[in-house]
Amino acid sequence: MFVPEGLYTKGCEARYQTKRLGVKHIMVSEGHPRYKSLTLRNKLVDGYEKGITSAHGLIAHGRGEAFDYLLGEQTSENALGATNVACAYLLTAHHPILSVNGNTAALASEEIAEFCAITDIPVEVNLFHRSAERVKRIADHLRSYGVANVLTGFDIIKLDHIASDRAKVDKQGIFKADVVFAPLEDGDRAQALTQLGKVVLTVDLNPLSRTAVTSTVTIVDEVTRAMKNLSGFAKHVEGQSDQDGLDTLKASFNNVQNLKASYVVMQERLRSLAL
Ligand code: PTJ
Repeated sequence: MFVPEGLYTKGCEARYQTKRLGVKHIMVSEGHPRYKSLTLRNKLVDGYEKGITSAHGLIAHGRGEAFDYLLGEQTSENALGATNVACAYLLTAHHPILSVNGNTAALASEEIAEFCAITDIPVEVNLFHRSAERVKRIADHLRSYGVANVLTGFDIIKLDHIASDRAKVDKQGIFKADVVFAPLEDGDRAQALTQLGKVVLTVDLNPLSRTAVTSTVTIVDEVTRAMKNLSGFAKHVEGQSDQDGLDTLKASFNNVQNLKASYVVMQERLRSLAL
């Protein structure tokens, strides 16, 4: 790998394997134009090495990155609006739950811990590539960041119409929940949960995905940015007992319009670059 001299003096550490499978450490400067993106990649590689993220999760991240380029790697006004609506659903739910997978845990444990501390909402580890060992590692990782209430599938039940192990849910968590926040979800489960009458909130950089299309609220944004914004809104309304205001926010939202608006954000960015 070519490393321009003097550039990588401080910032995040990036590791890469040499030809002989030794590991080299380099520093990526905070001033590097891809600094944020490289930091997220590092978190995923760390997650992979710790048995938190699956190898498939690394590929899924690449797809997300491609869409984030089209968004200009920033939260659109539209995505922020959808985030506030998702938060309104979570704050007014009887049994809300955050469903966390290997990618989300590796990328956003700190942000999840912050949001859970504000709202007291529990987390359930729910995986596409499920194994008892991975579930435990992810739960321990979340706890190490201060997430207090993590369900790991102690009391499991299988949901119908889901081919993958994502069907395995905790009776006290996703099964009982009326509102499920499930970032980086797969289409089958988003659809199945919606059919069970649950409100499904997702974060997906790809507004064309089946998850994006079948969820109740789709936040078309990068998951760490979205989690920070969720906490921001939760803090903003904390202590207010304005249930009506939150209900009005939910009622004003239409996910089809929301997705169309995110296509426009991407289209306009490409158009401006093409001028
Ligand atoms: O940890 P597991 O076993 O549960 O597996 C997790 C993955 C993500 C591998 C699994 O759920 C999967 O295969 O997901 P998909 O079907 O690839 O969908 C993931 C979606 O998330 C894609 O539409 C990506 O564009 C999007 N995405 C990827 N990275 C991010 C993202 N969206 C928001 N923020 C990201 N950082």
